[in-house]
Amino acid sequence: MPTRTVHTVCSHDCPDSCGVLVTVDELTGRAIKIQGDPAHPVTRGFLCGKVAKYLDRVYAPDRLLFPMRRKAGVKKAPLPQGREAEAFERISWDEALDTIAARLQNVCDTYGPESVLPYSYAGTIGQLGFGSMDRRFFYRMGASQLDRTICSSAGGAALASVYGIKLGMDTEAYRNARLIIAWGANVHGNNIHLWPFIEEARRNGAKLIVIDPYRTRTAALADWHIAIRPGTDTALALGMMHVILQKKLEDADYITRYTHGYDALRERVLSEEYSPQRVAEWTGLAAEDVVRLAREYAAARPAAIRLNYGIQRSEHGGTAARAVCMLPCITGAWRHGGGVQLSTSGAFPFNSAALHMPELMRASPLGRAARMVNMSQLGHALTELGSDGPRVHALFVYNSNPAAVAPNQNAVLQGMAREDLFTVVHEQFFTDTADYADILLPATTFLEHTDVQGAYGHHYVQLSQQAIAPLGEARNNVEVFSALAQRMGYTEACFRDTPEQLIDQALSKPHDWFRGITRESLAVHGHMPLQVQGGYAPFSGSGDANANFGTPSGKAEFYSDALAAQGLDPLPAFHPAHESRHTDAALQFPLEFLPRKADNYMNSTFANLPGHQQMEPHIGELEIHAVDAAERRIAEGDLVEVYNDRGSLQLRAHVNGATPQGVVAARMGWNKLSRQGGGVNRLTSERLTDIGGGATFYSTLVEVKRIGTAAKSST
Ligand SMILES: Nc1nc2c(c(=O)[nH]1)N[C@H]1C(S)=C(S)[C@@H](COP(=O)(O)OP(=O)(O)OC[C@H]3O[C@@H](n4cnc5c(=O)[nH]c(N)nc54)[C@H](O)[C@@H]3O)O[C@H]1N2
Ligand SMILES: Nc1nc2c(c(=O)[nH]1)N[C@H]1C(S)=C(S)[C@@H](COP(=O)(O)OP(=O)(O)OC[C@H]3O[C@@H](n4cnc5c(=O)[nH]c(N)nc54)[C@H](O)[C@@H]3O)O[C@H]1N2
Ligand code: SF4
Ligand SMILES: [Mo]
Repeated sequence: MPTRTVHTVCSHDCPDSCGVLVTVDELTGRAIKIQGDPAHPVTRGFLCGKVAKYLDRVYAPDRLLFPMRRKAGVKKAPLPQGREAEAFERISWDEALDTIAARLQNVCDTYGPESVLPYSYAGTIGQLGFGSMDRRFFYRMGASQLDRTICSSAGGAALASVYGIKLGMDTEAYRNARLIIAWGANVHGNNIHLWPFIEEARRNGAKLIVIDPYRTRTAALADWHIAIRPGTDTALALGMMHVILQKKLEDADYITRYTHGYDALRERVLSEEYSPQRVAEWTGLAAEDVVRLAREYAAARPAAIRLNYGIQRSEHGGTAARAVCMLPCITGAWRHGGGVQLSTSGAFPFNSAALHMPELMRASPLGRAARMVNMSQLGHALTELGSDGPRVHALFVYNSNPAAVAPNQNAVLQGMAREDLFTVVHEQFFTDTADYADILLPATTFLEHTDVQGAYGHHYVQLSQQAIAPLGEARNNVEVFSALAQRMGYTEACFRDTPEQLIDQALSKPHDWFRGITRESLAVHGHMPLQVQGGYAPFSGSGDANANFGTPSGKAEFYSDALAAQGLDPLPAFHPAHESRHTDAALQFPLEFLPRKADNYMNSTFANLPGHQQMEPHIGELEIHAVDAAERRIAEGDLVEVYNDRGSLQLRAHVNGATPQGVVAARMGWNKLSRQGGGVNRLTSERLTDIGGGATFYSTLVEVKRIGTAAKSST
């Protein structure tokens, strides 16, 4: 059987961005094998369990394969899985595009273009698929701009406030560390390709510490699991600084040369407020453990922190990420080859201005920058906007499943159910969001289109080549928005750019780090390393590495004038979240809720595939501590209601010791596959983070009650 092998890149929203090889049967054009590219230095030839089964997704019988229109009648959702198509009728692409163009034009003419809201996130993180032709299209229209805050904006703003740029330790350097702290980072579940480097370091004597309220697979495998209370990391980080400075374990030379605002920080952290005893009260740790952690961290060389996005999904998550990011500047860990990695995405100088072309907003009927709508407040945008700006009359969703992933789900669904809202969804499957579509468009998977991709967990640029023809009539994001632009009469040449031209534009920034990296060279090599300044130790202080600080002071900033100018505290300080055990809100809803990602899904992606469901048996469970369960007369397997004043859901109690007392957890999937259609985000709020306007999924209080026993309700 003649075959060919094509280099692609996993485009899921994962730090690893694996190099992927797809084997295609030349005769049938069908992909017959998917494997990791052994030549990739970080992802090294293996794929996670989710994507090892990717051909099940590509060739799933429930893939959307042609455009559809909702049949007349009321919007009813959720639609029963497997029978969604009954609510729709097949139409041609021409009819779909003509209908969408006419409806959007009508909305623009009647209510103004800002009443159109695009909604997208990271269904694909390829440069073209994530944001290129789509941005041009909505800018040219004058549609509302979407502030893409749902994942990482608090942490991103935090990192930028300290270092001025989203750079971090190199993934490969973790193999040399003597101490690794995975801080709010579920490495084993969400960032598996870092794990072999951690293992290598441990074989050489390194210690792994995990700071996470939940006993993840990563925590279970650690030398020390610190089950901190949710939302109290700032107290711990500042408490560590307190101990380090008191015991004179800091690197005074690094601090003098490369940091700004040390005296002010010192004064704050040495106050009684951050003594080990006080920190212990907030975090739930023992005071001696705070001291021990600080001493071990300061003594280890190199000490490496893998900070992931877990801690910044809390109300004061921006400050927490700031405080943790400052630690390696106190100990000078950067110059020993250590440091912190939150994201490496800032190392990729893709020319997003060329891809997005925000100047097109000036050519729109608005003639100015359109208003911003925060995606973490979609419920508000769909149900409340109108008093403080044009009401949203058209919603265009792609690369995302907001009906499942956006906070305050009841408000989101109420908004999506509006009969006067025209909704377009471009999707691979009948997701919870697709159920609300007026027009549904079929999307390609990463095997079916070409793209170029960076990473947020390593430093390699990769070309993702199209391996197979699109299934059915599926089209990629670039094609859809290019075709729609023609229909809308947007005559600018940029709307006819091909994927190849867009890739060239993405790589066009004359930036040193892309030296020698072109579409042609990527086609030969598949992946190429960035030429990052100072090797891969961006803040080590050696050579010209100091130039990497992108802050106004040109140093790492403990004290941020930029935050002060926004009326925020220029120094980190601990404050408990509104929804936490430390406030009055806990009188009514005493349990802290972690609405978590599933280890074997990707946010809500894969939730509908039987093979993935088998790997994820804990979906539909409420993990609860034995004491909390006993207080509520809840036994293993009982049916429970989890509720607060935003909503409720029904889950099976699982008393498994994964959460500390006072904390309960459940996992995200598709709403329609849950009992009574309830996803975890029914309980989360639209409150935003202190910095960066991010979502606060992990600052949620709930109460739980038993509504059925294991025996009676087990069906
Ligand atoms: N298998 C799998 N992999 C994924 C994803 C997925 O859904 N499934 N999602 C992808 C996406 S979109 C992203 S952004 C990345 C994110 O990857 P991570 O940053 O690892 O994200 P989370 O799983 O949200 O949070 C990490 C850990 O933080 C813990 N945590 C929650 N609150 C706190 C707190 O207050 N303090 C501390 N110290 N820890 C806390 C959680 O219990 C969790 O185990 O993963 C990506 N990879
Ligand atoms: N409770 C709770 N809520 C959360 C989180 C949490 O940890 N807990 N995590 C948050 C985070 S970190 C994130 S990043 C968000 C993620 O939220 P989303 O970005 O909405 O992620 P997914 O659920 O993976 O949905 C992505 C959708 O894009 C589609 N898609 C994939 N590729 C393409 C393409 O090329 N074109 C088009 N048109 N569609 C495509 C997929 O089929 C999939 O349905 O969820 C957030 N919500
Ligand atoms: S989801 Fe992450 S770990 Fe899995 S194949 Fe994709 S990039 Fe690799
Ligand atoms: Mo994310």
